[in-house]
Amino acid sequence: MSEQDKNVKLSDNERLKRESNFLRGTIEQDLKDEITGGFTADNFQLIRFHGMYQQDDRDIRGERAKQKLEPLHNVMLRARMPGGIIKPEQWLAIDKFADEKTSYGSIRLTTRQTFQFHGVLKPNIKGMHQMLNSVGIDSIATAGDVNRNVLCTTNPVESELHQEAYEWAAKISEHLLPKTKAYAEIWLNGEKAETTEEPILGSNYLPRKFKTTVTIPPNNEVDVHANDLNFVAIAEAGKLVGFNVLVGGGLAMTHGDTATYPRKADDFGFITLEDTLKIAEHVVSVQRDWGNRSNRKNAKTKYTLDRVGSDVFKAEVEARSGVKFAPSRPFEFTHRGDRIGWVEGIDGKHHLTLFIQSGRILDYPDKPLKTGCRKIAEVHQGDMRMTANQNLIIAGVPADQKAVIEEIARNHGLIDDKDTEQRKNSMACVALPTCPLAMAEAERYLPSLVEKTEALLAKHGIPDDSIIMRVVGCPNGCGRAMLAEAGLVGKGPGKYNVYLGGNLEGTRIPKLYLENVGEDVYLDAFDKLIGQWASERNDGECFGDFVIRKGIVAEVKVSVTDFHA
Ligand code: SRM
Ligand code: SF4
Repeated sequence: MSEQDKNVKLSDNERLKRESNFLRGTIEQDLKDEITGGFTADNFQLIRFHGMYQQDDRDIRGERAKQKLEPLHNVMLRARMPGGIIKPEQWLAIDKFADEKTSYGSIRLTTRQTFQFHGVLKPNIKGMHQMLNSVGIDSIATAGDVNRNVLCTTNPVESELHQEAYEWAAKISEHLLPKTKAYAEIWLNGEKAETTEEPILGSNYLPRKFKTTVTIPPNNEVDVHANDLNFVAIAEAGKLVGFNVLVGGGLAMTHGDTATYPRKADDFGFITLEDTLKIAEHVVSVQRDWGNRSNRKNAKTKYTLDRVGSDVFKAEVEARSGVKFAPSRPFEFTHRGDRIGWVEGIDGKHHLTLFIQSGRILDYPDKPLKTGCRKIAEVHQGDMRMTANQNLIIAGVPADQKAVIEEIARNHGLIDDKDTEQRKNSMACVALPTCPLAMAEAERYLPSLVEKTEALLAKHGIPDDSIIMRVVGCPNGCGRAMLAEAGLVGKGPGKYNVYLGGNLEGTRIPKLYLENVGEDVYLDAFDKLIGQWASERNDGECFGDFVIRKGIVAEVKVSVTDFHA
């Protein structure tokens, strides 16, 4: 059944993983090489398994080439933070490092509840890992063909349930981590220890990246349908009793390749808590053995399910784990946005969600966000939580600390009463200048797109309404545009494909509406559509539901047949 068994030509990534001596490669030698700022040959890929990507600033690439200089190589680091929880003392350490040792000086919150540093030069890489280790953070397996950072619904309103769900996220993350000691050896000067096997991931690791969540309905902040494996919390009388398991979501595609598509996850059924790790392990092991290792564009779990059949995949997970899925328990998602502002948890503690546009924490001239976060971390005694919408929660604030925290947040632009619902419901991926795969702007373009959309909503008399709008610089879809009500997907400089028809709950994939168009064309289209929506919608009907009901785009029910039809 496995692709290897079929005598097909494996992708080169399979060779490099096999030859890497359990992810060590020759990274240590490369680190000593002062001639280039980059990593060579296989090491370029292998550092990803240690949570880093080699990048360069694309804004200055051309200029450096003219001067016959190599691109200014640096790395982006992505930390492993299951459930996005970070302690104030950890925050202070990463804040300092971002200031002193990164070229951009920012902390970038991601769509998967962690942070990235951009622009770390080679001489600072080892020190960075040692600094992170000293405060209990690592970056193992946040990239590469492994199980990535495990997400968990962030807002601790239902505190008890959240704590249990978070503990499962942390346990799943640990259970599925690579067992190789390569990370400690290379970055932390750990003792050399021979690795002889990777019992869960296999010596060739997974065919492709793998993404897992633990989710507490009705909040679908983590966007389960973007993930390979989801544990949807089922509670009775406020106590977690088990999970419904959803398998095979994923959003990436390649322009012009109809064999690639975004796909929702399938509901395999209910399991009790004691079976959680067994199921996690065996969904991974089936994908490890059955995933496509010759074509990386068709390697993710979503394609394995469509190739072998969801029932066949599920039966194999049952056979390997010895666990039979029970019928799914009822659950419902109602929303995905973060509740910006204060909420009180059932334990009487207060939680403040700060809206951070595109997750970029930096001191802007009019909004010193980074200083504000640092000042909060200096006085805060609870923890801080990074949300899957790139926002930050100051969690566990006692009533008598609320005023102090709020004052710092307001004074540093972290609370801005002028932020509209449209702004809070818009998201962008990083894209230019750091992402090597970006075809168009995303994060840098978002503020102006939001302003123009706000103007259209106001023009049609609905300034307080909003559309879940997401912009991504390429069809990999890191800002989850393929679950937006209106998603812009970069095609070339200033050009986007426009997809419409996602819903508020995040349970519908949008469909192509305009192809390869510039701002004048899609703003004109939005003007007409928002006008129609304002005057012809049913009570409470969101934009995505409206465009489907009106037949403006067809509904994507089954991706493999409907998405490109
Ligand atoms: Fe992503 C690659 C940024 C979430 C699908 N993603 C990249 C890289 C590393 C580019 C590269 O390979 O060199 C981007 C780095 C940009 C930069 O300069 O920082 C990048 N992805 C991001 C982040 C930072 C976007 C953000 O604005 O927050 C998110 C980091 C998540 C994390 O902390 O782990 C991020 N990426 C996602 C998501 C959304 C999600 O998981 O919820 C997706 C779509 C869901 C999915 O996987 O289907 C996503 N990223 C991709 C893909 C396409 C994978 C595929 O299935 O084909 C790539 C390219 C690849 O892997 O070949 C990619
Ligand atoms: Fe880069 Fe594309 Fe991901 Fe945006 S969607 S961060 S452009 S890979």
